[in-house]
Amino acid sequence: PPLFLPSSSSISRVGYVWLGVERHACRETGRPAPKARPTRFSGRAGGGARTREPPPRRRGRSPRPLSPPLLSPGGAGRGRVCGGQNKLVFKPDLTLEEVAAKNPQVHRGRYHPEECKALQRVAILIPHRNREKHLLYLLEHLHPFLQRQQLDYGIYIIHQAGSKKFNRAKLLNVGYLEALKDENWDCFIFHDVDLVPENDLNLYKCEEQPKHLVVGRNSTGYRLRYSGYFGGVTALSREQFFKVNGFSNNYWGWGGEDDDLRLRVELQRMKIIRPMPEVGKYTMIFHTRDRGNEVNIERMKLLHQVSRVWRTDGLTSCIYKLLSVDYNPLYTNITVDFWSGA
Ligand SMILES: [Mn+2]
Repeated sequence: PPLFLPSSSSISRVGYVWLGVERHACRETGRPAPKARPTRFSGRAGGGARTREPPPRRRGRSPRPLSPPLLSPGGAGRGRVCGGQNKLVFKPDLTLEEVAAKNPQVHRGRYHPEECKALQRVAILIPHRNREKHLLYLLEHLHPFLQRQQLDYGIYIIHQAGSKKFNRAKLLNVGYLEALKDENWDCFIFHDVDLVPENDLNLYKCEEQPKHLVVGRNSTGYRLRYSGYFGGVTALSREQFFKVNGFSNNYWGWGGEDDDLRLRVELQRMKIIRPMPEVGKYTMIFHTRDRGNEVNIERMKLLHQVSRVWRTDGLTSCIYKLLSVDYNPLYTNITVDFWSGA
């Protein structure tokens, strides 16, 4: 069972670990802390030392006041202050143009904060096929969410051409390999198209261990599906993902590929960490099973082979034909074909 560490983000050696709430969600300024001047004595014998710190210098635009009302009821999600829980609204007649107009600072799916330097460059990878409406809602919510977290980020949609069986994991491998041609991203968020984060404190950045961000979703009463669940939305650093040789390329159809990745992570003796339950909340946009994404009945067999095959099945064996890379205002679209050979 997961270990509950309410106020610590340190990583335990045992089992799954919950991250504490990081209270400086919006303060990742990356600015050097003001240098403390050498200690001066006040002159009084035995009076002890007094440290005088220079007033913080303000250069350019000053950062937002650093005590945002964290977890304030109903206050989050509005404006640019990073808050807590958001109330999500899905407008039926929303258009991509509207979303683009609301995000004038996003170009080619990329954004970086002006007021500070982010600590990591984060690529969001979203496998996609025939889910235009889900994608629209996700983009609508994700862009402002990531900007409130003051992240330097880029969104990539990886689209599988054709109508043969869907391969989420292989699409994510492609996303990793192709995104690295653009930029040496530090961190990758592997993101389902139909999951929308509800809480601003669920930070889309990487930690010292692989992170699973979906503790609960509305459709499961916000409970973890099972203790080893590692699907939906995960965050692995460039090195962590490289170390496990990425995902397996052999999961066609629905299911199993996320458990496979968990096994790879565990084989490398890494520990999966999660945000606290009230932070790791998602709304799943309802859908029925897609055609071309039928349940993969091979998945149990594949899962038994992970320790034998992970070295030869993964990033090192990911063969695909790149059909196009399109730069849209809100995302980069990568279309790949898995069937016509590379
Ligand atoms: Mn789904």
